[in-house]
Amino acid sequence: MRLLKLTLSILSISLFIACGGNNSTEESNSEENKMTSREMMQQQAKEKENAPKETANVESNESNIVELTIEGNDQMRFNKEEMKVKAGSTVKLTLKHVGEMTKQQMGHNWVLLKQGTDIMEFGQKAAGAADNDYIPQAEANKVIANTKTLGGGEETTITFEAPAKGTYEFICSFPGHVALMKGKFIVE
Ligand SMILES: [Cu+2]
Repeated sequence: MRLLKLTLSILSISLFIACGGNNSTEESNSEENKMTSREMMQQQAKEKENAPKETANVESNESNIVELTIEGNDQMRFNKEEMKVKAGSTVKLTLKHVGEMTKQQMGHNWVLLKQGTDIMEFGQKAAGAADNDYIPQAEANKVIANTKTLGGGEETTITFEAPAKGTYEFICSFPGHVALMKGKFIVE
């Protein structure tokens, strides 16, 4: 009987420890998930598209990471009109809002669009999608990659696979910004 009691109490202690351990791991995981769930969804979508290529290049992708930074300011401008990457690269892009105005006054995002997308039309439709970082649901299939929308002083980083060789356009899809905030994204 005593032995059984002892065994039971040891069991319950170890169960307690095990549960405590699991809980804290889960919490920190869900924090991470929250922060990057959007980016992860995008990446997963991309991975689906490029599935065969991706599987073949899993190892070499690690060494093909190219880091790019682009800034948006309070004058409604990006500091780059052109960005170049090599085909097959994994692009780690950081958008910095170097101004001071709020996200509501002068929000900026960075949106890379598929070839053939009318950027002015996309910009118009985006104006109604404030609740989705100015990415209209109906046009989401035209987006290769996008950041969230930032206010002054903020920055964000996204990671995506460079699309096939060619010239693409990037924009800020905040209402009224596309006319000034746009550029070429060249994959060579
Ligand atoms: Cu903008």
